[in-house]
This record gives sequence, C-alpha cells and structure tokens, in this order.
Amino acid sequence: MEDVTLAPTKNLTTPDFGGATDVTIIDILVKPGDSIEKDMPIMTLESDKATMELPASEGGVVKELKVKVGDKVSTGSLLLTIETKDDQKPQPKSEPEAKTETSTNTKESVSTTSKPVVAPIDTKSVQKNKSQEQVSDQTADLDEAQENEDVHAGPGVRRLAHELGVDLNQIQGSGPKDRILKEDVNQFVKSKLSQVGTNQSAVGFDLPKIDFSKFGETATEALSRIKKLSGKNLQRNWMMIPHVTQFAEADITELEAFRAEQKVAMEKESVKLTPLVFIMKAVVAALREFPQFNASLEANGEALVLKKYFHIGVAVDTPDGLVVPVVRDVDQKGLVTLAKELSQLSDKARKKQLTPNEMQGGSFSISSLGGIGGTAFTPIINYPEVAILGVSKSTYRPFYQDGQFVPRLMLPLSLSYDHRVIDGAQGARFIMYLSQMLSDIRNLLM
Ligand code: CAO
Repeated sequence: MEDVTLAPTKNLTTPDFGGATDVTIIDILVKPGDSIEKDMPIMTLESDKATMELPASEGGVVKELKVKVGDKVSTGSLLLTIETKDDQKPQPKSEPEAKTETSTNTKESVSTTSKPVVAPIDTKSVQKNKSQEQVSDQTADLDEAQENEDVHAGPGVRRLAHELGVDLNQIQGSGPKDRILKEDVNQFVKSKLSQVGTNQSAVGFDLPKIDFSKFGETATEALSRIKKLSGKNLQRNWMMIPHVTQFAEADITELEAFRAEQKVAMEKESVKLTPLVFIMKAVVAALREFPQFNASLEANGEALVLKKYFHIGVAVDTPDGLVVPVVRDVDQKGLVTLAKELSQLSDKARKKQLTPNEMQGGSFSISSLGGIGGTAFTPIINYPEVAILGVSKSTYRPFYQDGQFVPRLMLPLSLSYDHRVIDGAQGARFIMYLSQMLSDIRNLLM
C-alpha cells in the first residue's frame, strides 16, 4: 500500500461580518483547479451597506465551489473547498469526498485563520450610492456581475466600469493573474476617447476621413468656442427629441401698418420696433392658451413641469455663432420695454458680454430669420423646452377676397415641437391661434 500523508480538504467559509446576514455573492473570482494564495480575493459580496472583496483565508488549489453568483450567505456559510499544497499528493480514490466537511454553518468549519480579513471596497461611496440608487441598479450590478463572470476584476473596478458603460470583457487586465485594475479601465476609456479625435467623427460614428485637397485647394478654419458648444447641444437636442415642425402663415398687414406708424416716433427715442416684439407678445398669448408648450418634460419622461412664468429665449446671430439670451417675464412688459431689452441683449450677445444668468431659464424660444430672408425652416428645440418658433421674412402676396385679389403681408411661421409632449393636433391649434393673434393687432394691444 502506498504511503501517503492525507491532510483533509479544507473548507473556506464566510467570515464574521459583524452580524450581517443574507449577504449576496455578486462575483466569484476563482474556479475549480485555480491555485490561490492566502489573502487573494476569491469572491465579491454585497450587503445593503457595502460591497467587499473576500480574501482567501488560506492558500491551495480550489477543489469545488459550493456557492454561485446570486446566492446569499451569512457568517460561516461554506463557500468552497480547497486542497492545501500538502493535500495535492496522490490520494486514494475512495477517500476525498469523505474527507470533505459538508457543514455550511458551523464555526468549526471556518478555516485555520482565526480572524479572516474582509476588505470593504470604497464602502463610503458605495453607501452613498446605495442611498441614491434604486433597487434596479442593484439588480443591474448583479446582472452585470453574472454577465462578466469570467472577468477577473474586483467590485470597485466593476462599479467603475458600470458607471462608465465599459464592457470589462474588452479589457486586458494588468494585475496579478490578468486581474483588471482601475488603471486598466481608465486607460481603456482614455484610448477610446482619443480615438474620437482621430479616426472617429465628433458625432461618435465612424466616418471616413477624406483628404479634400485631392479635389482642389482647401483651408482649415477652427470652429469658435460658441460654435463647438452650441453644436454639441444642437446635436443632442436634434437626436434626443422627436421633432415635428408645423408651418403656417400669419396675415400681419394691419400689424405692419401699426408698426410703421409707431416706428418713426420710437426711433427718436432710439428704440427699434421690429415685428419680433409683437411676435413675442403673441407667443405669450398662445402659451397661456396652450400651457403644455410652456413646459419641460421631467427627466424620467413621466410628467410635465408646467411653467407659470413666460421667459422667452431669442436666438441671436453673432460673428462667433448662435447664442440665446432670455427675455424675462414677457407677459408683464409692454412693446417698448421689450424692444429696448431685446436690443440691449442682442447687443451684449454680439459683444460677448452676456452673463450665464441672461442665457438661463427660458421657457420657450423664438428664432427669427425674418431680417434675412427665406420662406420656412425647421428650428431645433432648445432643451429642456418643448417647442420653438421659427420666423421667416414676411412678403406681400395676392389673396382672393370678395371677388378680387388683394395684397396681404404674410409672415411665415415654423413651429417645432417635441412630439412626446405635444400631439400634431395641438401643434396645429397652437400655430393657428398664434397666427390669429398676430393677424388682429387688437389682440396684442389689449
Ligand atoms: N419679416 C420681414 N422683415 C423683418 C422680419 C420679418 N419676419 N423680422 C425683422 N424684419 C426686419 C426688421 O423690421 C428690420 O427692418 P427695419 O429696420 O426696416 O424695421 C430688419 O428686418 C432687421 O431686423 P433685425 O434682425 O435687426 O431685428 P429683429 O428684431 O427682427 O431680430 C435678432 C433681432 C437679434 C433676433 C436678429 O438680429 C438675429 O440675430 N436674428 C438671427 C437669429 C438666428 O440666427 N436664428 C437662427 C438660429 S438657428 O435655429
């Protein structure tokens, strides 16, 4: 008979967490056959207070896992069995199972280290996050842990990857046994970001890099800071908000006659009375009638925040790009005050003197290209608002009235709205109401 020294297979159990029970296993970092050393992390556990890595209380070769991801354990639960280095000598076939202790809850089964060390990982931030996050996030973490079961990474790294939306499977770990470290995740994100600047476009899609000089002479002009900033917002708004644009015209023949009368007198006071201030007043009247246009969609998409104030953003064209100062409380101001404010704000905008406060808090925006020309356009909604009015140049057109053609000054209106919030019928009603307000000057003067 062969002379072998048989040491019993050892159980590794859950250490004392200070009375915590039903702690969830969110990751298992080892598998049967793996050689582990004392203090090497073997599992990741998550209680309602913290996520922690559980180090091996003893080294050896993992023989059998007694738990799986998602199981709940308490102090003394059997996690896995190991063969210590001495145990790895040949053993009689009938013996090993008999040598394995099967008790899952006895203190005696705790391995030889008297006080196993549990290393809480970033407990403070995990606690903070837990109070802020929903239960669904915990489920998401668990799902992610199950998806990445083969990935060798600790909970802090997994959380970081989860927050950054990084797939750990794509990362080569630089730690012991290819363990993925936080630095690896950061490096991965850095390299992805740098790719955006090289072979990816600013919009995040892979676009071919074209050498236009092959076709003729070119020059490169850097975008202004304002253009880069507003470009990002425009892109986000265009892509995130389902836009519909409704077109209509307003007959502003009478309004224009009134404006022409007032204009001369106002010019003496250095006030420039353009159609825009009338449009602002008409918009407020329409917003009062259709409050869902003077609103924002809550971030969870489940409710509308209706605003009782009427702060109107006005797009201003500047040499450096588009800015949108906000004229506050338009409902409480007369045409002359509005004209003065508009002129001051657009002047400040062009001199780059607007304060952040002067560009915040708008509840609806107007983009007027009426001073330039064009018949219609599709303005992009200025998030978090839900609608924007585009105004084009008014022109005289013949209208058939009482058996003859008469010239009427028609103002083209383009209303873009967020279709999640506003139905097509509401969009049409709003623009027709607005048109009516502008067509009868008495509506605005009352
Ligand atoms: N139809 C016909 N004429 C119009 C008009 C319209 N809809 N709107 C303005 N005008 C006239 C004005 O009456 C003025 O002529 P008079 O001096 O003879 O009265 C002339 O056009 C120039 O007006 P303005 O542009 O200086 O003044 P405004 O109040 O109409 O607009 C402002 C102010 C700041 C909005 C404008 O200067 C501007 O920057 N517009 C561009 C906005 C923009 O770029 N929008 C696109 C954003 S992308 O969605």
